[in-house]
Amino acid sequence: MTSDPARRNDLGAYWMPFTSNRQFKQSPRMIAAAEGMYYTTTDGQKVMDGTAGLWCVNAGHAAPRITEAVQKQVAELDYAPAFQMGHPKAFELASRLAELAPGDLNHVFFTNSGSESVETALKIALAYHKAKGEAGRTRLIGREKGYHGVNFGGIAVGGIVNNRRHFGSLLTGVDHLRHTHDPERNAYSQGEAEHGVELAEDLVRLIDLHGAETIAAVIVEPMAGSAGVILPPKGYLKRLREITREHGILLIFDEVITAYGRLGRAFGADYYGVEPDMITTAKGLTNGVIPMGAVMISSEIHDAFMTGPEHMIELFHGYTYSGNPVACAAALAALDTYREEELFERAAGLEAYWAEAMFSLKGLPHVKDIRCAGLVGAVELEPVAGQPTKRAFDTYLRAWDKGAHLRTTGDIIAMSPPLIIEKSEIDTLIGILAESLSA
Ligand code: PXG
Repeated sequence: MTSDPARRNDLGAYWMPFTSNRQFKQSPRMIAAAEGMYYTTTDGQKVMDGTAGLWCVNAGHAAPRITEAVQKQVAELDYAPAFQMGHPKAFELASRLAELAPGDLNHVFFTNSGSESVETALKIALAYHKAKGEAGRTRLIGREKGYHGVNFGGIAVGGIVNNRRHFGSLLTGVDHLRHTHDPERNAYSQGEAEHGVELAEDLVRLIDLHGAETIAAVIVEPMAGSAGVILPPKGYLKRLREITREHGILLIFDEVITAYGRLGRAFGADYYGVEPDMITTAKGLTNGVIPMGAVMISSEIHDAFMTGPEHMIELFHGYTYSGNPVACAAALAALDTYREEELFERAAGLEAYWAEAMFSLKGLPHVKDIRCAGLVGAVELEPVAGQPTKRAFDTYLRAWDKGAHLRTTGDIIAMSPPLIIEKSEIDTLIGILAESLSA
């Protein structure tokens, strides 16, 4: 029997997620190990991780504190029931997250993924209004091009057509704000885009159309990651906050990508200076090591549930693995690592260097826009006529062969390196991308 898993295994058995399965299996890219900024493939190649896995390995791979904490925890308390039962690390983690979260987001609900964090926040929004005597507020507002995971609530409020079109009628009572992607006016922007604050007034249009008293919540990514790094226009998030507050509508920031230092601050809410009523997170919470998500919830929302007889369950929602002890240990160690290695500050310190490196790609063949925020960057390419996505995917494959892992979405190349990246590694990564674009 060969020791090469690519040969030993029947590749057909595994139906891979969000993957062109047949193409992949003809020429698999298999990872055997990872440390710091690098993967090692099954054939021994070193590949730089330009995307922190799927935007989650913020402290780099195999961060020693996290590895140790997981090993220790699994031997000590592997599992504890999550309903009507607790263990100290779940309470400790919730307190730490409440401290980290902006404003009065003082309560935390644990999930196992970003998709589950989104479902949790949407359900809490509906149940909150009901608890407050406004049961008519059932409508949920998302945004075109939004990505909120793959469960039914998330794809209903989400705005990426391929994630919606195959799955029936989704949730009813959902509407969408217009997206803010405007490369004509906003090309080569950093942090926020210059034009488009008026798009926040689209919420006023939906309020006029449906009636504020029917709307429970608005959910947006402060910076839309999956759709290809779409930056909020200057003043846009602040205006959404004003309108939602004025009309008693909850504002949810989906920070599955932007939380835990990706933008050089703990949360995108801090980076953009706008406080929502709930924040959904996952990914960087455990550095990607153990699946876990967390929803940060305001005291106002939480306290509305804490009425009625004390023996009653206040929220009929939760998961077998909510606050799993091994996940909590990984998350606590990830938060320790972020703090002790000052990784959020590190990301903030690298933001200008990163943007300069990204903008050096301006003028290369087919590049039509470059966008950056924190340690996120995207290059938007002119599609090959009649073959959308091909140009970006071919560029990705060339970069992989040269030793860098990137992400593509449509004809956009996205990068989000671990926050431990060195300046010299930024040069290498951007150099590989430049060669791959020029080829
Ligand atoms: N919300 C947002 C904003 C996300 O970015 C999810 C929810 C769902 O998280 P889970 O853990 O259920 O996958 C996400 C996930 C990419 C990419 O390269 C982005 C995500 C996942 C995988 C790939 O664009 N975002």
